[in-house]
Amino acid sequence: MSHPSRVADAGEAVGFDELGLAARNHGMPLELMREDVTPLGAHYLLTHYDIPAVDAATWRLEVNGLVRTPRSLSLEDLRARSVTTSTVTMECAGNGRARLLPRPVSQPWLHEAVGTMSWTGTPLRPILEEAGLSEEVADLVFTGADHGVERGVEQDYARSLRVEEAMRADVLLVWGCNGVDLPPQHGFPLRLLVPGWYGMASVKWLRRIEAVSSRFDGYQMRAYSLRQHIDDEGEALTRIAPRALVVPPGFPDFMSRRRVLRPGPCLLEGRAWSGWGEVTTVEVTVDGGGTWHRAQLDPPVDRWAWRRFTFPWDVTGEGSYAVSARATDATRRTQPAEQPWNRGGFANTCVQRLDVTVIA
Ligand SMILES: Nc1nc2c(c(=O)[nH]1)N[C@H]1C(S)=C(S)[C@@H](COP(=O)(O)O)O[C@H]1N2
Ligand SMILES: [Mo]
Repeated sequence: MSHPSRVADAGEAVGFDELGLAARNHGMPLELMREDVTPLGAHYLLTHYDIPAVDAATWRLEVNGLVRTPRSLSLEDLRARSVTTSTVTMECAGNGRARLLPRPVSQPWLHEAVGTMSWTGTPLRPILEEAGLSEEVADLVFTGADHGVERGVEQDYARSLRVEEAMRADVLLVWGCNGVDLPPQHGFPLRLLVPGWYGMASVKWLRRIEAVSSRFDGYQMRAYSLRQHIDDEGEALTRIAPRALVVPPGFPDFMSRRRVLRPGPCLLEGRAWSGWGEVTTVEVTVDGGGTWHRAQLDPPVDRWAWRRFTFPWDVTGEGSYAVSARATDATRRTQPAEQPWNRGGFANTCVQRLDVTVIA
């Protein structure tokens, strides 16, 4: 029996179930966007169930289903293959969920479910080619070693990619991040990495890749869909919509995290990313959207990594300011001024607003 996802009642505060999720799945402190690469341990985390216990010595990656030569690969086998490192920005599809009204009850992210690491592994494509996908293969199903129950459905975490997507040259099987072995919480010993897609596609603790002839319709495929009503068909989430976030300027108030700043020159900086195309423009406002200014964009760090932007703000007078940034990408996708509500609270890229008080 499956229980529907819940939307909070009017005025209902974040509850202990959401607090429990938030305490396990931490976000990235936004001030660390000053770094190109998020320091190890500061990248956000999203784990639906428990971090599974895996013995690297006996662990195998099974590649099976509709393939000519099923494979069973050890970590050593994988590490002996061609090695690639790329810097990739990952974001949870639920980033921004906590601000939606009414609030979908789930991991209550504000804006911090993002991070950029330097991932090391081997391309997936040659492994699939060696296994030999049969003609009728439609999807590849990636299954993790973690197990749980979600809204009444007991399951292993599993997600699929269509063959064309799985065959992209930049899709990797990774065993390292930021120069070390994957820590347990990021998928030790191996995870899938699908650059440009929301995080749910990058299956952690990967243990099986199965080639199937029909469209895989597993729980996590249906869950990560945009729908207004519980029984809508829904549009599957794939790539990351553009977003810009500002490194909060000045210093914070402990509880409200409202920013406090003194008059004088202030270099606003932040990061912008999109899974659809390169970020081409970032605009910044300090007066709540009254006037938008073109920010300066640094060269991209890597094809799928966020771009730094800066805007020199001359803070002249005391008072209240509202700082925001918005990104536009090469496909002309940009960020909405209003919250795009959906039942799962996904892809809310409504512009961030930082309230700043300038004091003498
Ligand atoms: N096996 C497995 N893979 C998973 C998940 C999970 O719960 N189990 N969570 C997914 C989601 S929703 C996100 S956003 C990313 C988060 O990756 P991270 O925790 O390494 O940041 O992992 C994805 N891969
Ligand atoms: Mo996620």
